[in-house]
Amino acid sequence: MACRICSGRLHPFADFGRQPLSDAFVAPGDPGEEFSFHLAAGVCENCSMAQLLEEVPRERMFHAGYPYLSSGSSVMREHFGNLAERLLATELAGPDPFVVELGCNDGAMLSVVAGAGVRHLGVEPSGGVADLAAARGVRVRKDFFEADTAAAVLAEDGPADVVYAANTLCHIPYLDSIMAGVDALLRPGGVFVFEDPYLGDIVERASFDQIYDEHFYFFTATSVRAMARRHGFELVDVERLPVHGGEVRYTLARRGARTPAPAVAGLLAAEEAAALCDPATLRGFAARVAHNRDRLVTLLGALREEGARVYGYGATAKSATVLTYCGIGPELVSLVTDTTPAKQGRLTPGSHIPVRGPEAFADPYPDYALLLAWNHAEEIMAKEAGFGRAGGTWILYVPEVHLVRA
Ligand code: DWN
Ligand code: SAH
Ligand code: ZN
Repeated sequence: MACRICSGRLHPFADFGRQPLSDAFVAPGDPGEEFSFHLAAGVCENCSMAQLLEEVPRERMFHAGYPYLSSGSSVMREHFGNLAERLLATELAGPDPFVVELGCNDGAMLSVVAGAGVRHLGVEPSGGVADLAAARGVRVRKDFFEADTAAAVLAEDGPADVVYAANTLCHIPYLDSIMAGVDALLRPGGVFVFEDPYLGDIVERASFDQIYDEHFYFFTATSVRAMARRHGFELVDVERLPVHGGEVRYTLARRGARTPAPAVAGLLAAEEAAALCDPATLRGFAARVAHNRDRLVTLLGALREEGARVYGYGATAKSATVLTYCGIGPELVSLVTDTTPAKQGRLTPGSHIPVRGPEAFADPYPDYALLLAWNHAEEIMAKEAGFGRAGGTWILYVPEVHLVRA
């Protein structure tokens, strides 16, 4: 097995067996056979990049029916609004600025830029969510971003001051083409800013459900710096973010164009001290994950024996890994509630648990709720205070299996 970035040797560290596509919700009665693939991760001994061992063809994941909506969380709407305001006040403050977002989804970030009247373009291959962005006044190109797309955008719109991507770069195995595209598209002094789940947080919290088909890379400052340098870029800033269970926002600029912020050296040193990219560290993480799986399966089995009713909360992409790896089906978790229209009325991929709208949660409340959207715990627990008042108990499995009585 060879690294997708540098062809170096990969050391496997986690194996979740065969898995369905995380966002391929099944129509009830659909006789079609579900696509599956082998979900396992490894780390490169040369460039330190953690990555999946098998790549799912992109058209299978990102298409007109892609269900995820970025604006489904008020915390995320605020997060992207704040980032847009910050970019407008800094990188986009010059004359006639231009920003390109990769994977703009339903326009959570770019709708704010559009509202400010600033030139922008979202590049989004998933047609349904791209249409939602367009309906909010966002200029969208329905396409996968790669080197050819960048050339076409440059010819039409000229160079960009900022290229931005949230929870998208880690979805793209072909980073060489992306970096060539960014290099072609960015103005000499421009920046490439992207934010993705941070391997340091995944290891610390044993949040193994961040590993699924769409998440191909698990970035660190160490691996991002090495990747950037291959393409003439330098890592000039890093910022830790609390969203989605812990992320890092990376800023790349062309080598020599900007002085790296002190935070870069700080995070690199912390990663080295923790031996974060060391296969032994990552295998230790996998051992903790297996232990947590056993605890979760035991707990849900005991609750079934008691006759307790357990629902899942949030039909997340992440939950495909949890449900499949733990062998959790409708006999343990009888339904999952979710606000996303395209998921409701369907079954969870692989595990085939019915997905219902949020109104099903209180009708009547279950005894226990498995918080599959644990990364939105604060927002959801505040919204569902009635569940606690009704005597309900939350089940969390990050960083370890525990109960929260609201
Ligand atoms: O990286 C990715 C992230 C950004 O989004 C994509 N590959 C796919 C997706 O991953 P996810 O599905 O694990 O993301 P979330 O944000 O954890 O999904 C939350 C789910 O929970 C959504 O389906 C919406 C739902 N939800 C809900 O039913 N009630 C969310 C909130 C906040 C709520 O109150
Ligand atoms: N940025 C949003 C959406 C993340 S989901 C957020 O943070 O909430 C990942 C998105 O990346 C999907 O909308 C998917 O269609 C898009 N995507 C996948 N491959 C892409 C590519 N090559 N270029 C641009 N977008 C891509
Ligand atoms: Zn490598």
